[in-house]
Amino acid sequence: MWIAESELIINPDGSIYHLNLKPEQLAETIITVGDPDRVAKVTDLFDSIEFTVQKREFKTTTGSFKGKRITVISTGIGTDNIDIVFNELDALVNIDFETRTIKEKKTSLQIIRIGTSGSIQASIPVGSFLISEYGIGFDGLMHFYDKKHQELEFSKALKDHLQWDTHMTVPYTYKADPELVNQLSSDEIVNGITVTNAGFYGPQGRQLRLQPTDPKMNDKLASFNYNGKQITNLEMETAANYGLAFLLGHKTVSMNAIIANRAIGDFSPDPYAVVKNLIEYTLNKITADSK
Ligand code: R1P
Repeated sequence: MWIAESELIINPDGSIYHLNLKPEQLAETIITVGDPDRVAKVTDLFDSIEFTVQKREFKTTTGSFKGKRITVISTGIGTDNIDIVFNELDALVNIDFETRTIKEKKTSLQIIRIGTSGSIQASIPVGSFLISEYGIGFDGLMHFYDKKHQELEFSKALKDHLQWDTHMTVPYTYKADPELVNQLSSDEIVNGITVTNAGFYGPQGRQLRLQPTDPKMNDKLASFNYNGKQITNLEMETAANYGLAFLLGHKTVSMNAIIANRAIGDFSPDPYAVVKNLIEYTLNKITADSK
């Protein structure tokens, strides 16, 4: 099927619309970060850099760490940006830009998020590293793609537990790639379940001047227990990464630097150090097999 120019937008230099990347510029292992300034925090540790390009909040550097070619890309904040990033990353490898057709042979990318997050369990202190085994989306993005979400029973149990009115969101749940979870887990890291929401304040239960619709949301999330599984943290991208990666055939996992503990009202005295440590941890883990 030929994809029209309005649907797959290719810039005059042959790069894809928002990311400004050409197919040959992308490595098959990709690290996503939220903050464009965090890209250099990762690539400063690289042995060599091929190029850097930036358009809007999407800053990309491809280079190599311990001999492994890696692309680092900033997504900005939120699942609306994840929709753009994952669809365009997939197009770069799985659509032929010359013929505007889907390639027969698909490439599966490895996409690892390194982000910040707030814990909702008092037992997970600031400074912890957390790997998300599941992402639960409260944002609604994946409802535009697929009605047959993974882990339907889990979503349904959570919806019942929250006892929200029908105008509130319907959660969707997807899993991380189990091999990546295995590769990146260790005694230094907590395995958790992450809720992704559509905002930072009300949608994550923060009250400044406006009261959230359900002021007990975080307590309810923290007390939810499904076959021994507990929700551990809140952020704004993971569930969309998992949903889109699953549908597009890519492998993904989300690594969280816990910089806030919402249960006890704590914030890290040095969030940048926590993120730096998680970057080093992740780079070493993803290259451990290529040593
Ligand atoms: C909110 O401050 C942002 O921080 C978290 C949230 O998911 C959201 O994007 O992640 P990043 O630090 O990766 O941006």
